[in-house]
Amino acid sequence: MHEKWRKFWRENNTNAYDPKGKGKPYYCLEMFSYPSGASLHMGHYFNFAPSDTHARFKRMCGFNVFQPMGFDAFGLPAENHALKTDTTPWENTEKNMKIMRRQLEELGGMYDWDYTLATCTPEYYKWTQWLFVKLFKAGLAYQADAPVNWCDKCKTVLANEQVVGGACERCDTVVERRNMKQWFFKITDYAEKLLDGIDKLDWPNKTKVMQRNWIGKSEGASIEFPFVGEGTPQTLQVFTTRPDTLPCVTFIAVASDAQSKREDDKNGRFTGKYVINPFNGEKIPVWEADYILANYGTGAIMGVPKHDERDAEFAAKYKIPVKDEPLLKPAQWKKFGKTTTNYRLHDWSVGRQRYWGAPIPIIYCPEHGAVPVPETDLPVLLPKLKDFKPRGAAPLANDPKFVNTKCPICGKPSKRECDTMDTFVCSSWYYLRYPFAKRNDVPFEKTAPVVNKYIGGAEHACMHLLYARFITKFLHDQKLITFDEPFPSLVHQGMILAKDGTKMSKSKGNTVAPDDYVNKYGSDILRLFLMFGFKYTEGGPWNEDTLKTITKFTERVEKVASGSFVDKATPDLLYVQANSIKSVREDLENFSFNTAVARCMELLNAIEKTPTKESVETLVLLLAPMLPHLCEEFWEMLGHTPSIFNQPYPKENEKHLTRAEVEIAVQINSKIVGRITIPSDAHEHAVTKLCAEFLAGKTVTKTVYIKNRLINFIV
Ligand code: ANZ
Repeated sequence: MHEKWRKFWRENNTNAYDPKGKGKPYYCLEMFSYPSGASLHMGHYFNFAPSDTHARFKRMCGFNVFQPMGFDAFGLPAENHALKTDTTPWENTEKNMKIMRRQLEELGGMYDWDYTLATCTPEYYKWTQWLFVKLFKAGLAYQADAPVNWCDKCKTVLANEQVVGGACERCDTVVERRNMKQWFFKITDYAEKLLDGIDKLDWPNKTKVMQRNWIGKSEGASIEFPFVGEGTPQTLQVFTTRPDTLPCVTFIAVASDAQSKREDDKNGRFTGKYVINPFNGEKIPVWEADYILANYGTGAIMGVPKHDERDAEFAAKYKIPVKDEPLLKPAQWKKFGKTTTNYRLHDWSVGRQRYWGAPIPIIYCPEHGAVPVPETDLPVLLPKLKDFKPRGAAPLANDPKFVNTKCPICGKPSKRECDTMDTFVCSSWYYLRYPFAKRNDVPFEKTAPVVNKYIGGAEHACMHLLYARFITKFLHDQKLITFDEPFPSLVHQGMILAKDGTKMSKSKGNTVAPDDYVNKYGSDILRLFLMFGFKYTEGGPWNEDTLKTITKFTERVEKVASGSFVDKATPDLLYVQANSIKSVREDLENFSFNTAVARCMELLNAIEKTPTKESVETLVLLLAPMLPHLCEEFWEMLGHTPSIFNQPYPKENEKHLTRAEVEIAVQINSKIVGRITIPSDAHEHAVTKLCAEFLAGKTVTKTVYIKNRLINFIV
């Protein structure tokens, strides 16, 4: 039955997107997946199936919905997997994308596959390279000899965002600091804009806070301390947020080289040098300390054990004195210090000494230096290398055919850059590409739409979501697009955990595979089960308790859809129906799928008592975005022509939102003596009148009326 409807959708182009179609545009986007593992896992299903329900709902509400799907297909995981299994990343990726696409179709996703993309194809990475060149020409892509994070297991440089607790986020190897000539994107130029923009975003608050902290704006002062002796004009500059503590400085600490350690032990050594405190002329010893970060501020601090806890610990350990003096007013310290703003954010290191990525489109000419590849020569194709093992240098350097080229300016023999781009560059702009995925002449146009709703995991808070915002702001400044925030509204789905509450992982053998459920129950049941069994934004441990309830529920819907009907709806049914419609609409708008399903269950209960054709149709229409295959079938059973997705979503009849009449309890001295039916908007005195028979011969001293529930007479 599922296959029947997928075939119908394919043959009738039901899911086709028409950019000029009727209705207000609604771009609903789920973060695309990495085809590194062989297939979609339950987490993908949990991301994609409920958000597809949201997209289908919006479509039935009259929006012109665009919900594309593609693959984030370059990157380390695919390459590492190929190395481990002695295969190639291009073959694996191709194979995995086929499997995933099959699964995404089975899930019933309303995707128009004519608009798909895979970042590893030349048609796509041509434009990733184009973006690099644009940044280069704007002075925002540059090369520098800088301390970088080196993962010796992955044999590559990592961005700061990819180092978690001092270790590689992929393989958990402790990262070393190395000085290397590297490509960077100057994201720090956008630090202030990135910070400003956060306030107006409709994002989970936690994610906004994380981004704000990651950017880490800090206002303070830089103060110069001249070195003692030799008559050198040299000074040592520190960054401090407490310039007022200048009189209490007892040492200076600079970052030490032995800094690759994960733990902060407050180890240090005296350098033998001294500087002068510009405020009071005191001679201050200069230490090296491992709690000083080399790449924050100036990499040097003024030690104030009296007012700073870290400094106090260090001073205690090395017996450095503590000074307690009156603090300075701004007018006083401003003579010695310059107010400065520091950001924790660093430039984005984008070069990778690995194979499976978009080649950086730069040519080194002995005369002209680093020259960008002209746009007309893009893409710089990634050759299919036999040997792409990482050895510390870029694998592409082993391919003379790739390396040797001519300078685009003078034609002299030159060499290509052999590093490839971080995959986060590919994903920083992909949302712009989808609407133009069929076009090979442009990456996108100025008409590119903003994403109305973006859905994906919270783990991307400081990486993908920050990079995409940066690139969007850049392209906006280049006047290539009309908006400066890519994802004004964002939803994070929760995580589906293993039964024991830990993360599902193949190595622990505690994963549950969606395919098993799709094969056994059909994908609609899995969809509805995921929506009902977990709160979308929270997820939780795997628990199949409600799987039976869901199966039973769909069977009951089928039964009413194929049964006989009564002619007239009871007031009760009309009331439940109107309220269900209202709530389900709100819930599907707000990603509250579990409550939407519960409301449909309530409606079914009411329908089963007195099923009218209209009420059954309403239920089927309400459920259609959640159970796309089954509801097409039910819709047909009800005598309609498919597709149900061309129908408008039910709208509640406001008249029925309140009950015309309600039954209330009558109490005398707080004991129930009977029940009466009253108009639902009746006032207390009218209700009292209706109770005459209960009050015969009694004197009422007090009346308590709880609207539409009970009336209590104290006699
Ligand atoms: C003296 C002082 C006295 C400080 C005091 C704090 C409290 P933010 O920007 O908020 O993170 N600092 C500066 N550069 C550093 C580095 N590279 N590594 C480690 N610590 C560094 O904090 C800035 C404060 O952190 C600076 O102000 C400096 O210590 C320290 F009562 O200077 B303070």
